[in-house]
Amino acid sequence: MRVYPIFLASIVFLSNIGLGEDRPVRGAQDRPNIVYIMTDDHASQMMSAYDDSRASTPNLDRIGEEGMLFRNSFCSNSLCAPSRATLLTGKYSHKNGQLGNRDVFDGGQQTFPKLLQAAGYQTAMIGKWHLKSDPTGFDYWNVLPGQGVYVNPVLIEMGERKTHEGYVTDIITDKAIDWVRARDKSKPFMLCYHHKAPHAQWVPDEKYDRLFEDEDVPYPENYNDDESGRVSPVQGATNQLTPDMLKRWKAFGAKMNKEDPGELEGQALKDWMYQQYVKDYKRVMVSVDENVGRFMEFLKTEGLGENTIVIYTADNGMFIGDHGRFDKRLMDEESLRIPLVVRYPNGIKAGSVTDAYSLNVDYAPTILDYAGVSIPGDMQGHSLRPILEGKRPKGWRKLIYYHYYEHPDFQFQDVPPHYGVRDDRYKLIHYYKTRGIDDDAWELLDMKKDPQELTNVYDNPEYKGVIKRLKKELVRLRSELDVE
Ligand SMILES: [Ca+2]
Repeated sequence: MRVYPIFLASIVFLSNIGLGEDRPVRGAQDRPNIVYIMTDDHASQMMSAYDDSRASTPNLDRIGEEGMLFRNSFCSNSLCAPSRATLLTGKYSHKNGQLGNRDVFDGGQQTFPKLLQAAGYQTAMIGKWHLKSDPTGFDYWNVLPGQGVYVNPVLIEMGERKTHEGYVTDIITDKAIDWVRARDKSKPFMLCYHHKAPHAQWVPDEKYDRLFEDEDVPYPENYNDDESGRVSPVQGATNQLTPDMLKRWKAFGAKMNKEDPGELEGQALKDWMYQQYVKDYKRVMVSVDENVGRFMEFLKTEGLGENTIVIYTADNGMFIGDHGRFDKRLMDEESLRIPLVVRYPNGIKAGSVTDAYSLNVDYAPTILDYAGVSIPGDMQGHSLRPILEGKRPKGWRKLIYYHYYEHPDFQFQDVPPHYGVRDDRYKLIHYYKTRGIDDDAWELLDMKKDPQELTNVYDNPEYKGVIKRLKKELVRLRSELDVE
């Protein structure tokens, strides 16, 4: 089931080459360059290619317009560090060991950059890393320490800390451009170009500090969901605009928007908090969009526009006032979905759109596939290459497995661990091991009847058959993925 014909052909071809053996190195012109662009916490509902009601991201959208847009792209654990570990390894959290943000990534394990290096690619990692251990598998790395900061950031360049004057999104882009410009032109390259934005605490570039000031950003449809239809672990998750974000805003006030809510309370206070949040989020995204546009222009002027695969995605989704929340972690659509667009004029038809389910475990195998490197059998994702080439492999996944682990004692966003499956209509979720035995709960969401995910129907007898089927799928997936 894991091996597709196109895939098999490349494996047979590559087995004749053999990793690590002496072999003629093909020229840079034969193999594509790869640029993997990732933002942090960029919700797909805040990318205008997916939803233009609140966001305008023309440069990000253009990557998809000139290539392929994935309508159903998901993360497997909606959190920063785990998502990055999954990108590198092509494995779910339980296999790469990065369950939460506090784990230290085991950089000794197999990663796709190491495999590319061994196959003659030059590799670089620039921007947000967030994995605690030093990057491995990169010829060059220059990364933010931890979350990094927006203004005058420190970057760690190959182990050396240096402070840079300016705005982080501009600086990361400058560094990415500098590296590509100075590359060894006899070899193909792979660059991870990772923005800090739009992660908290949102500090816009000074020139955009007042952008959107005189407008009210529209509210999402489920903004005033009181969550009475959901189970207690969801109701208890502390990622509500009020009071949770307000507390955070007070704690980090100096770094966030400087306005004061004064005497506002109730709905007015919540609306105020939402406007503060969404405007700062939009402001930092304007800088991302412009800088990605600048980088894409650079690729063209450098003659790299045609033979470079450019992937744009985010590490996880995000609540932008959806369900009255901020942050991510939950398996709700806003947190689970991530943007994914891929441009490669030499291999992807412009204007392509797919509904095929993609997951962040797929990125490593996809990149290896395009680079002509055989995909290790222990990678759990599947190459998206056939889909990008307009083919849907037989047996392509129709449901996804999700698992969020982080222990719920974090100061601001206390969300219980849970796992579940999602198909094209239903989502079955099990919340477990939380604040007490009362918090162990199952949820079934019927996204066709309830697209805003307001009501748990797990106890509705009409869904008995659906629950039975999905529980079976859950057992099958957990066994296939070797979860326990
Ligand atoms: Ca993130």
